Amino acid sequence: MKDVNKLPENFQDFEEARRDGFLTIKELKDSGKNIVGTFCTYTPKELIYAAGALPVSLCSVSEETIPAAEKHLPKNLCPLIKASYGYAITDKCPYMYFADIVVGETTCDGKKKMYELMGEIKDTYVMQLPQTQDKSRGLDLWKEEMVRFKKKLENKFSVSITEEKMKIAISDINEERVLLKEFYSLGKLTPPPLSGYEMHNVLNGANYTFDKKLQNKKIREIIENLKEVDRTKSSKISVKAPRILITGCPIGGVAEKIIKPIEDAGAVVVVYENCGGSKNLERLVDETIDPIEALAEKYISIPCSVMSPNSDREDLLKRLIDEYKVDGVIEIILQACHTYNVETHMIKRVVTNEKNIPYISLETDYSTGDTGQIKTRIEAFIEML
Ligand code: BJ8
Repeated sequence: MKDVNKLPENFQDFEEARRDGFLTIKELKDSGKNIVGTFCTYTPKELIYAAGALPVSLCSVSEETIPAAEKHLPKNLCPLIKASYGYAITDKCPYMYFADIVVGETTCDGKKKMYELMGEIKDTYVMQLPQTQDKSRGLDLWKEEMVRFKKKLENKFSVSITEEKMKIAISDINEERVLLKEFYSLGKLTPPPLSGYEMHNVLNGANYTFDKKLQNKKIREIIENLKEVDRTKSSKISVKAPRILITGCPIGGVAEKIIKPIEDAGAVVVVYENCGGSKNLERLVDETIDPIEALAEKYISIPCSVMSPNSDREDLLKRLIDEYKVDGVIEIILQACHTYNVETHMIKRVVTNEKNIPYISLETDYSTGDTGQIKTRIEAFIEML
């Protein structure tokens, strides 16, 4: 029998991963490892691993550095962009400090223009992301961008990225994706064996865990323990808890403000559609075709609102609503994120008209100023379910 008492400890490991990651990254840097800082889900991490380097998510989820960023950037800009830039100019992100190079993509307008400024501080490489998933128009350009990025890494680190190395990296990251998906798919159970807050912490912590073999082992252990929770019917979540799907912008900077009140109000987050959740993890990289082709296909298929049209997001949402037996959808919009904000109209239509379940969109930023207001709106929404 699995030791379910170890679960809090397991979750703690992932919660602490980001903080401990600061120390780990220094040790790795001291031992001669090359580091590539990343911001976005579109970054093909496999190429970074194949170059013998480590990808690391750069700091972007605190309001601490926003005032510094606002000296150069407009106030009316997405907090994620301002925080990312603020960390770079204040040198407060250890990951940025140790990164040999930063990679970004031409996603939303604010981010791609911010990268130009970031390039004045740090070696910043920007991949030109096509804004269409239409294979005949976007895929060839994206494949060329994969090849360019590969060459950039080879030159930067004086290494050769062989087909063999790419295949190994693809297989390793697919293994991680499969495990993470198996983990969050436990949200399908009734009641789920874990809270949405715990689920978020594990998914988020995985971005800051560098020993992937150890991470996979720990996630396997968590999965087995959670299955035991289900088998022994010992979940602390009520069978009657309304089941929530979260979609929209990345929520790393607003997780406390959003997830806690949802679950304090008696509901449970069973699945995350946004980056960090199923948007990125659902689809694997095809291991049977040319690696560059496979990477281009996988990454261009990420259904982010910067794509036009972005109908794959609607399809994914509909599927998740069914598979996770979702009772209500909460969409999070970071202030001034125009692409996700415009898409709310389409998403609301899909959720309420096609799936017949309630939907709410909440626009917020990293400040605590609207915490009370957000809590009240969430409570009213949950009450209605
Ligand atoms: S793949 S969601 S990580 S772009 S929230 S900065 S879109 S204004 S973060 Fe994103 Fe990559 Fe898409 Fe995911 Fe701009 Fe919107 Fe801010 Fe955003």
